[in-house]
Amino acid sequence: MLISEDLVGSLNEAVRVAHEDEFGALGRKLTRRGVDIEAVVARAMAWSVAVPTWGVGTGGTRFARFPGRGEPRNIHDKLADCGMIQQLTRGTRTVSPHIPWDKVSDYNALRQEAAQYGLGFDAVNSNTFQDQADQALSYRYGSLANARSDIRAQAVAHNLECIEIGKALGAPALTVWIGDGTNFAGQQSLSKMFENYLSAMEEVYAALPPGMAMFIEHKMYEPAFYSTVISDWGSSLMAAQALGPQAKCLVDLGHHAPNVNIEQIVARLVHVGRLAGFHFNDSKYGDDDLDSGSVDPFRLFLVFNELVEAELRGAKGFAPSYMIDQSHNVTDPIESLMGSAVEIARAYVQASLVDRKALAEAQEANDVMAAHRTLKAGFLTDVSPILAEARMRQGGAYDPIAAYRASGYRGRVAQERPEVKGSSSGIV
Ligand code: LRH
Ligand code: MN
Repeated sequence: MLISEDLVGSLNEAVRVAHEDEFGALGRKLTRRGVDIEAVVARAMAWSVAVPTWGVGTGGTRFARFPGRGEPRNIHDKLADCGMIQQLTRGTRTVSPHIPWDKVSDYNALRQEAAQYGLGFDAVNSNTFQDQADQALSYRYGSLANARSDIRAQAVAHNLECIEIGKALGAPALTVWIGDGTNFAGQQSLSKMFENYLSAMEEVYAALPPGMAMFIEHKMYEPAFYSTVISDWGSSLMAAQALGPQAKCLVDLGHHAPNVNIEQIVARLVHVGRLAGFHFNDSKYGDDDLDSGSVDPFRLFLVFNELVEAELRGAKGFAPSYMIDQSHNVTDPIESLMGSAVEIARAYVQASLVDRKALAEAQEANDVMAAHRTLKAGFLTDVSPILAEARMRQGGAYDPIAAYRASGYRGRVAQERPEVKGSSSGIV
C-alpha cells in the first residue's frame, strides 16, 4: 500500500453517516424505478479502466511542457503512481505501457512488480512516430506506410518486438497508432501509402500469437496536416477486415472532427464485431487529450449507452478494452487520472440505469420525447453514492483526490525524484 489504509479508513469514516444517508436515498429512488441498487453497485465494483503509463508524467504540447514536482523517471515510478491511483479508486486494475518509453530488460520482473500494486497490463502501444537515438532509419516521412521498404521493415521489426514484450507482460493486445501521412497534396500517393501500410501490417499480424489482438487506432490529423493514412474508422475497419479476425478498431475519443457522432461509430463497430476498445479523454477542438468528462460528459454517457446496450444484448464479439489516453499539462496527473477514472465509471453506471424496456417501447412507438427522456434519465441520475460505495467496499477512498492530497504522496515522491528543470516540448 502506497498510503496507509488507516488514513483512508479514517477519511471514509468521517463522511460515513452522510454517505449512508445519500446512498440510502438513492437506493429508495432506484427501488421506485424497479432497480436494485446492490446490483448496480456490483457492476460498479466490477468495472475497471486501464491507465496509460505515459499519463502519470506531466504532458505538453508542441509549444512547451512544464514538468511538475516528483515527475516519474521511469516505468518503476510510473507503476508506483498507477498503484496509488488503483489503491484509492479501485477501478484501474491495469496499465497500458508504451514502447520504448517503458522499455526494461526483464519484463517478467516488471509483471511481478506491477502485481505488487494489484496491477496487470492492458494493450502494449508501439511507437514509430518518433526516432530513437539508436535507430538506423528515420520515420520523418512515415513508418509502416513509408515509400521506402527498408523503413517499413524497421517499423515492422519494432512491432514484432512489442508483440514479444506483450507476451511477457500477459497483455491482451498490441495497439498500433501511426502518425504517417502528408502535409502537401502530391507529397505521396494516398492509395500507395495505404497499400504499403497493409502489406507491412500483414507481417505484424502474422506474428500475433493466438488470443492476442491487434488494435488499429485511427486519427483524423496530427502530426500530419494534409492526409493521414488511417484517418477515420472507415480506413481502420478496411484494414482490420483485410488483415483478419484478431484485428480490431480502437476509438480514441479525441481523434475525430468536432461534433462527429462518435457513439454511432461505436454502434457500427459493434455491429461488425470489430470494436477493439477506447482511449478515453475529452476535447473541444482537436486531439486535446483533456480529462474524460471535463468538456462534454453527456457525449461520454452516450458512448456508454451504446456499450451497455451492446453488452446487455450480448452483441457478437463484444469484449472491448477500456483505456484512458490523456495529457495532463496543468494538473497533477495522478489527480486527473483518478478524477477521470471516476467520471468514466460514472458514465458506465448512468448508462446501466437506463430503462431499456421503456426506451425500446418508446422507440417502437416513435414517441420521440418519451424515448429521449427515458435515455436522459440515466444521465440525470447522480450516481456518486454508488461510485463511492463501490470504491469503499473494495478498500478505496470515498474521495480519492482528497485522500491523495491528505497522504502527502506528491511531496514524498518529490523528495525522492530529482526536480526536472526548464520546459521542453512534446506530449511526454
Ligand atoms: C496518438 C495517441 C496514441 C498514443 C499517443 C500517446 O495521438 O492517441 O494513442 O500512442 O497518443
Ligand atoms: Mn490514443
